[in-house]
Amino acid sequence: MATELPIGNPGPHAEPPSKAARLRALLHAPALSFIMEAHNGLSAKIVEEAGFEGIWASGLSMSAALGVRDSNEASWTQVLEMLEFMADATEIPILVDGDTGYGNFNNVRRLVRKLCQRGIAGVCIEDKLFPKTNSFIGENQPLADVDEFCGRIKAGKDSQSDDDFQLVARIEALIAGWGMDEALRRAEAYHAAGADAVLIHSKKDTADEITGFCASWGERAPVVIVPTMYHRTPTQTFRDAGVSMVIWANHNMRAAVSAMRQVSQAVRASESLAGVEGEIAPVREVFELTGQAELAAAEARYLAAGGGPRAILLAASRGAQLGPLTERRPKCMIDVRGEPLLQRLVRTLNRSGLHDVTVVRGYCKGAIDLAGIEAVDNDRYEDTGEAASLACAYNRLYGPCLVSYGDILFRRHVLDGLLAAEGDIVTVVDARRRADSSRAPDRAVDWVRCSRPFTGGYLDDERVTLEAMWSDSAGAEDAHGEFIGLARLSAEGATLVRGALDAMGRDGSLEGADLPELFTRLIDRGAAIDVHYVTGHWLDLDDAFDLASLRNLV
Ligand code: SPV
Ligand code: MG
Repeated sequence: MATELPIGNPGPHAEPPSKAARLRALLHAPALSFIMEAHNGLSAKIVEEAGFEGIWASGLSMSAALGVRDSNEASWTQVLEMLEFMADATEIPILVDGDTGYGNFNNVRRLVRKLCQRGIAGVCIEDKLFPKTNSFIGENQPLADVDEFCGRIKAGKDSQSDDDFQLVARIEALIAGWGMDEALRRAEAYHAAGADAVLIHSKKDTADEITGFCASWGERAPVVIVPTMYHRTPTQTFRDAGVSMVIWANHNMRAAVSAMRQVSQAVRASESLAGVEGEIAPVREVFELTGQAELAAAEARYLAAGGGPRAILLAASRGAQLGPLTERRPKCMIDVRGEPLLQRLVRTLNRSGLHDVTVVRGYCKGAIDLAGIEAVDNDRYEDTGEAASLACAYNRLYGPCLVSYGDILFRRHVLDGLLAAEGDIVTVVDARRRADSSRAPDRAVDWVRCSRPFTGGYLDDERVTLEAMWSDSAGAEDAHGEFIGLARLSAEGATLVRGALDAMGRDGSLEGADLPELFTRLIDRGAAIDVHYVTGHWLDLDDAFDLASLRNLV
């Protein structure tokens, strides 16, 4: 038995309606519905994201995406493979363009069985002959014999394993020039053979044939249309004619063709990516679309936790205050007693069990050539800040993470204390720095104000949270300490940070922001940021004074 219509509130314990049931509801509802073309998993997701209630898996578009003609050059099992990706990627129903059914009744039987197995909601088959030709190519295409095509419809309906699976019979009589009477005769026969709906196709540039068909057909069965050629027709005309469903048939594939051509030509001509970067989807949107967050959550749940959190080290800036020392290398690669600073930092991490280390490079990136690290690049390091560098490692910001400036060193117990601290976002704050008068007065300090100052009491383990962080020396007298440039994120904390980066990307504040601005954004978004107080035992490298201190620390 097919699902009762209309689908209302299914009640608290009912199974949600299947995709096929939802397609059936769309086709049979009095309101006009719209489904949009997709041709692979990604475009299917984009259709869903746009809010469409269903997907048209277009034969033309899927063929074009494979670089072949819409003439059954892609085999039906190759189409099935693509459909499986599309169905897995989305929750909304897919109506697949099944062309002629890939042969006779027997091919349709097998096709429908396989489509049901793969969660496809319905198929549209057209009354032409295998191998098909696209309806907009040439004139007077041969049509299938009515009785033979009715056999295909019956065979399809008899083979569905889901009672709600929809079979739409597509009538090509108007396209082939056989006239309205023949179109209506065929519609009647196909409906009688068991088709759930009819698709009346027209290649005229006005909707006259469609409105004429609908006027004669009435409400015998739902009518589906494809207004590719009569695209200027106002949608209200379709509503007034009583059409059930509109298929926007190939517009994502055509949009992709235009966009890909534009980008390829621009990159080829300019030999640079600079002109296109702002015009195309950021890589992190691709990660979002393909569900990177879900994988990270699954990794957090299923992967053995032996590797410790992943570390992301921000090492894109030059450190111009160090003058000639950073002429050919970034400051993180300055030698500190026979070894680059960054190598010492990575070793400290490794010793505490952190082996998955990503370094965001920028200035003189080729100089960062350490073993055992992954590199991602912020090629716009000159115009962007720490938050933008962190965003370059966006796809690593999943699951538990440690975020650190790349130019700091700390004793191992500082790190171990942080790793043991509770909280989704924990920052390390040096409570003693404000009393340190030997520092150059104009050096960059990330000041913090916390829920309470450090006490150092043996029994004092009350939670401390971050209230504000800023890098300007104004207000330094109100600070409870200095952020040392080291923070730990739980998987949830990493999600919060990604959300803040996304928001900053959208409002244009990401590019120039430093980490204090990122933490400020997180606080504004209601995130609780914990503070892990330390008292010294770390150093950063901003100037020659720091370098001298560093060389003494190690
Ligand atoms: C398709 O999208 O493949 C179709 C619709 O069959 S049309 O190309 O308009 O015939
Ligand atoms: Mg087609």
